[in-house]
Amino acid sequence: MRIIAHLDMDAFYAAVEEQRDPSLRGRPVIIGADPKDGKGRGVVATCSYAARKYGIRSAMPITRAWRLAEAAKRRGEPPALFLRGDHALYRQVSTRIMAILAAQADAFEEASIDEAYLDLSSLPDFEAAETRIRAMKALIREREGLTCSAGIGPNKLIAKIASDFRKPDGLTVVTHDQVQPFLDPLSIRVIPGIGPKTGAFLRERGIATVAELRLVEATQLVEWLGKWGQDLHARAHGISESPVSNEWERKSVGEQETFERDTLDRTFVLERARVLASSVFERMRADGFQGFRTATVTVRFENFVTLSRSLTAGPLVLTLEALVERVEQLFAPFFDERENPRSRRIRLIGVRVEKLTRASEAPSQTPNQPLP
Ligand code: TTP
Ligand code: MG
Repeated sequence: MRIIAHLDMDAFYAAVEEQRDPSLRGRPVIIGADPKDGKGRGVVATCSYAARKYGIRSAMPITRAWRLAEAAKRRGEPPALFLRGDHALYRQVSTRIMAILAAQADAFEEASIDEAYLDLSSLPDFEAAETRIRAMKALIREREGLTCSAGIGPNKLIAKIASDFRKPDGLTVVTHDQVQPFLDPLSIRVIPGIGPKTGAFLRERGIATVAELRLVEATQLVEWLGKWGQDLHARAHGISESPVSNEWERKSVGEQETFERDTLDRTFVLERARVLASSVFERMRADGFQGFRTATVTVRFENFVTLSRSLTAGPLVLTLEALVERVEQLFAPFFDERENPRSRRIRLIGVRVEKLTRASEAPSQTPNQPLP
């Protein structure tokens, strides 16, 4: 019997900013794009819990966050603070926290900048695991001044859902016999892999809770959702065999193309990028992989300067559609001042996927929402 824990830092970027500048504590802090008095572009990376009270959320357009903050101000609530963020700092803090966690587990898996899985199966029971996790939470608070939320369960799926159950500074333990009663009343959206689209699809069919999902036959789910329906059926029953491991396949699948003529024709370049993405995706599947976590694009300009940009998703990326979306997002800055201030023409582009996962492994990540 396994004992698995999942830890996720609370409002991570915002909490690091509050730690650096204590005068921010308890204030509505938003990390993300420059709101430019409501005319900004880009999105919210994260925000403090005080800002969440205004309805502000990760991945929301920064203009919307700005309007919500303005509305709060008009109601007489504290003004929000918009910060650009300091990734190098968040990365440093993350590295220190991961070191604390890794030292305390039989196996350790860094799932994103602010979350990790720990295998604690060598401990005698769930109670001992709870004591261990409490000690880790205390150590992180003591050393970094930060809180996190944790979940303990018989597998990664349950640990992940449990860590999100009580936030911030929560700890939820779900033993074997509690799995079903714990899951049943929850919304299907807590299941990693059920994003807004699948969620809406299932709700239209009268399936809103995990209990309702559990009653649907696997064959029905496969008919609706394809192969992933099988996986979903297992998850609705709280089953997940995926091991805690940092050993991602080193393999990556990538392709590139040099154009006949250097060009800055966005429509053309993005069309070629989509063709590359679909070929890469097909090869990845042909090699027996189900999905990936990291997408990378490369651009070589006419002067041979070559740049690569990557996006690592919290959730496993399982569809070509999602790959294309990421690829387009990654290429976009090369058509404007962000990555191409001199409007140089493009000579070559490349698309690559990394951190591949075999079909046999149940993906263990969060719902398919836009992520960092
Ligand atoms: P999360 O753990 O999803 O969010 P959080 O830690 O800010 O808040 P919570 O208390 O709900 O866990 O993500 C970790 C960090 O990743 C977050 O602080 C900022 C970054 N991030 C983005 O940049 N964009 C996103 O869309 C999301 C969801 C997170
Ligand atoms: Mg977090």
